[in-house]
Amino acid sequence: MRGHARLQTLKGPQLKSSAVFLLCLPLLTSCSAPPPPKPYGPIPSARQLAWHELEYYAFLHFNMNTFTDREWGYGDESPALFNPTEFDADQIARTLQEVGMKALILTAKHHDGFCLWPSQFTEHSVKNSPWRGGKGDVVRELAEACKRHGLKFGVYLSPWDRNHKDYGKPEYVTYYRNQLRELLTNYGEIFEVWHDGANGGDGYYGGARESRFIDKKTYYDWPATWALVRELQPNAVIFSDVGPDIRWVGNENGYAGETCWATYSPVGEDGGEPAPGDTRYREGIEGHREGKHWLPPECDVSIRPGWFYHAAQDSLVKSAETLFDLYFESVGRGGALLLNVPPDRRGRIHENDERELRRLKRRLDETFAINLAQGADATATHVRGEASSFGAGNASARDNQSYWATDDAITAASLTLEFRTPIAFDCVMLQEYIALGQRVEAFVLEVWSGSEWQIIAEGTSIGHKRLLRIPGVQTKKVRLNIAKASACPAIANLGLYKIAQQ
Ligand code: FUL
Repeated sequence: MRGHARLQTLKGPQLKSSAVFLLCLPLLTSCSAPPPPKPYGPIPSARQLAWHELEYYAFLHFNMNTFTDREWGYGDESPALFNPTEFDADQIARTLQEVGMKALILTAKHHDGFCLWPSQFTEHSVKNSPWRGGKGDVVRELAEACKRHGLKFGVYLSPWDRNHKDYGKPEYVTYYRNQLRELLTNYGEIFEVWHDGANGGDGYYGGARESRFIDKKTYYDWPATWALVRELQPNAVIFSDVGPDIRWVGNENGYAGETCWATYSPVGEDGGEPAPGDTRYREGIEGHREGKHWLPPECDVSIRPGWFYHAAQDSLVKSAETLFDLYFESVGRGGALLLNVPPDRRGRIHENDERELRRLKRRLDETFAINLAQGADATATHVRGEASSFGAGNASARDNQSYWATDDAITAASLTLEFRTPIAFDCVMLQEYIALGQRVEAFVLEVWSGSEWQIIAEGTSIGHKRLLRIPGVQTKKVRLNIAKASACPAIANLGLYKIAQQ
C-alpha cells in the first residue's frame, strides 16, 4: 500500500522506472532482461570474427615474375634477375593504409619457388640476388612497414614449387613446413596464411625439367600443416579452397553471389573428400545454406589484368568506378575484398593504381560518412522479452555490438524507422549479429509512399554485411521485413546512405 501511495506522487520517466521497479520487487527474475538468443548453426571463431571486420585489404603479387614479365615462372630463373631499383616498403604500406585497406598479403613464394626472404633451406632466394647486396629481406621490410602504418600482415606460400628438386617427394613437404615455420616465427604477428590451389605440372625441379603431379588430398597432410600454423600463429586465419577459416569465393574476378552464405561444406571435384585445388569451387560463390562450417568467402581480384606487374598493362588499371562495383559485390555480400595491387619493377605501387585507389577511397568515405538511419524513431513488431536491450533502436545505433532480436518462436518480424522530415537515400546496409550465426534467409525492404508501403528491395542472405543499391527514394518511413529466418533474427544494423558520385 505504501508503495502504491508513493507511486501517485511520481511523474513521467521517474514514475515509469519506479513503477517497474516496485512491481517487479516480488518477481524480480521474471522482469529481468531475457537471455540472448541461442546461436544457430555453425558460428564464427574469435579469429574469424576479427577477420570479418577487415573487409578490404591488399594482395601484393611481387616476386620473380615482376622482373621476367611472366605470370607463372618455370622455376629456373636466376636469382640475379630479382633487382627492384627503388624498393620502398613504406611507400607501399603507407599508400595501402591511406586508401583504406586494413592489411596486406605478400607472395613470399610463388609457384616458381623464389623466396623473398633469405630462407636457410634454399639458395633460391633474395640472398643470391644483387638487391641490397644479397642482404635484403622483402618479407621483413614489408612486415615492419605494415607495423609502422597500422596494417596487418599476411603471407602467401605457394605449395607448388617449380624450382625445388624434391617437389613431389616427402622431403618437399618437410621443406614446405620448414619455410612456413620461418615465416610464422621470424616476422611478428601474421593475420592470414594463404595456400593457393594451383599445384602440379611441368617445371625445372632442380634441373629435372619434367612434369610432376601430387595427390592433392594426401601429399601435404593439410591437417598437420595447419596445426603448425595454429601452434605458431594462433590468431591467424588460414585461407584455402577448403578453409579451414576462410574459403576461396570460386572465381578470381572479385565477386560473391547475390545470395552468399558464410556457411559452406566443400566437396571434392568427384563428390568425395575435398582438398586445396580439388573442390567444386564454383559452389564457393554462394556457399551452402546448410553448410557444416563457418567458412566465409574472400574475393580475390587484381586491379590489373595480371596478378604480377607488367608495364604493358599500365593503361589497363581498373577504374575507381569498377572497383566501387566490386566492393558492393564482395564486402557488400558478406565477404572480403582481397584486391591485388602489384608493385612495379621499382618496388613501388604504380601511380596509376594509386590514383584509382584514392578515388575509390574518397567515394567510399563520402558514401558512408552519414548514416541517415541514425536518429530515426525505431519500432518493431516484436522485441525479445519486450526488453530494450534487444530493442529496435539497436539496429540503427552506431555500434554493431547491440542488436534487435525477437523471441525464439518469432522468425518473421519487421522493424520500422520513422523520420521527422523525409530522407533521400539509395543505399542500404544490413548486418546480422553473426556471433550468433547466420539466421536470416529472406528479407524485404519497403518505404512508405505517403499512402502505402512500396517494396524497394528483396534479398536472401545478410550475414556480416549486405549492401544494396536501390533507385533513389525519398520517404519518412522505412521498413525492414524479415520474411524468413532459421531462428529468431538478430539484426545489428540497418543503415541508410546516399551514394556519392565519382
Ligand atoms: C592462382 C595462382 O596460380 C595465380 O598466379 C595467383 O597467385 C592467384 C592469386 O592464385 O591460383
